[in-house]
Amino acid sequence: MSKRGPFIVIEGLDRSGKSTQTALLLARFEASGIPAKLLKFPDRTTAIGQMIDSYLKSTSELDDRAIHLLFSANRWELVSTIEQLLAVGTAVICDRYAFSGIAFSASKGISYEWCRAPDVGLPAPDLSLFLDISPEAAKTRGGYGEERYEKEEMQRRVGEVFRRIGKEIDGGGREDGRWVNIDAGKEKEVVEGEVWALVEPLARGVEGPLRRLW
Ligand code: T5A
Ligand code: NA
Repeated sequence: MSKRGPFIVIEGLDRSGKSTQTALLLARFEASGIPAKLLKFPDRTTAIGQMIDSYLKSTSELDDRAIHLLFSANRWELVSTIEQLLAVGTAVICDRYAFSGIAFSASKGISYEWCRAPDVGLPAPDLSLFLDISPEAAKTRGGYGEERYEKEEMQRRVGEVFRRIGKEIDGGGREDGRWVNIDAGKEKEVVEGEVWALVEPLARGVEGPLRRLW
């Protein structure tokens, strides 16, 4: 049986370097001659994505649960695309995924279980890499502080929820992929090397069916 493409998610705090690292990872795949596609959540190009974009830029207000469901719906509208790509052997790299959804909404005081529910059944990543950086270090990087959630106290709470998710994924002994923390305070090239070392074993495809969250 031929292998399917690997499903790789890069998560992290704001300004931890997710977009930088997902772009570098895509370039690695291309240089290795392996088909790969980069997706980003929120995908601000869809109708739902445009509502999310205006919320994040604070040009519109929405109930905390309503925006949470829109972020989830924005993932569900891409599920068939993800499944089709993986089925033909293309690697899918995601810049944020369901874990961001839980981390940000739970940080506003909504229960963890409620936050997780709408994402149940989404494709589960084969590997999730969490770019960890202190809010202090993130603050020194370009563009920080322009959007709604980019405040130090919020980022600290978000980090705590991400660590809880990581422990559940790694500690549960379940088959829902691997979660690895990476120190994203290091230089870009160093982080890139660590990311590739973890991704390379899966890069040319994985055996077995795509798993589901959670
Ligand atoms: N959200 C998201 C939810 O609430 N629910 C959800 O379900 C989802 C999916 C938007 C917001 O939406 C929330 C979370 C967010 O608050 P976004 O569009 O991903 O999410 O946010 P962005 O603003 O695009 O991305 P970030 O701010 O998180 O930045 P990145 O992608 O982590 O960082 P990046 O690569 O753009 O780098 C930032 C700066 O740092 C430099 C870069 O050159 C750049 O200037 N840099 C480094 N500098 C030094 N050393 C390094 N190693 C560096 N790496 C990058
Ligand atoms: Na980004």
